[in-house]
Amino acid sequence: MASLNKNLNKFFNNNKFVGSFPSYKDIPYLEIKRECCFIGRSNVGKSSLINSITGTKKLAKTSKTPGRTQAINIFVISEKINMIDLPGYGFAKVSKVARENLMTLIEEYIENRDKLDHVFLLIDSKVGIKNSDIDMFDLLGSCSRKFSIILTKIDKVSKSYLDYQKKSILSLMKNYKDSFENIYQSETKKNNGITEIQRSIYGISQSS
Ligand SMILES: Nc1nc2c(ncn2[C@@H]2O[C@H](COP(=O)(O)OP(=O)(O)OP(=O)(O)O)[C@@H](O)[C@H]2O)c(=O)[nH]1
Ligand SMILES: [Mg+2]
Repeated sequence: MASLNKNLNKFFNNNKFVGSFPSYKDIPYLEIKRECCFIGRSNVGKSSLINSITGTKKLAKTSKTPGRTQAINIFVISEKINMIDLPGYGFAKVSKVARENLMTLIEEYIENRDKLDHVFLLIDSKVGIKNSDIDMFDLLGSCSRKFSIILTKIDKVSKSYLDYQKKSILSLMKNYKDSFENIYQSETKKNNGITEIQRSIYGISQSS
């Protein structure tokens, strides 16, 4: 087990920032065949999670204030799989135009990116599911995108509340049977739950 974790950490620690792109159309041709992305409401912990998975503290930029990530940020892992950090949705404190632009960026990427294999949709375990998340589930379902959910910041809730959140999400997922694959949980300070997520991404990177 320990050696497996070590190998996984090594795989993810071999990472490189490819670039930051304002639209999926601006992404240059990349040799890497596999790709997964991280989406979720603003401030849910997408960028922090990428840093935990890769064991690289400042790979993705994080912030206490929502709206930190503003473009499509690409990281390549061991020359095998791209991990994509996307801007958050549902952030009320930016102008309507700015919000719509970010939403268009996310939607166009999800709808058009041919090599996107898997979407990780993050939900803050304390906040739970909001209407903007439901809109995103609907989009993923309508584009037939495979996705998994990650309940983030589990250090902020009790075990019983976390169980309750999981149950209600799994019940909602009956509506997305063809797209929904799995549910994970994470906490980025002590890296709880990170190995399971690494294993899942590693699996995608090795699929033919
Ligand atoms: N308690 C706790 N805080 C976390 C955890 N993960 C992230 N955070 C905090 O949540 C805040 C937002 O984290 P980010 O990773 O920047 O969130 P994001 O989803 O990338 O945000 P945007 O790019 O603005 O959409 C930061 O203050 C993080 O330190 C966690 O597991 N537990
Ligand atoms: Mg971010």
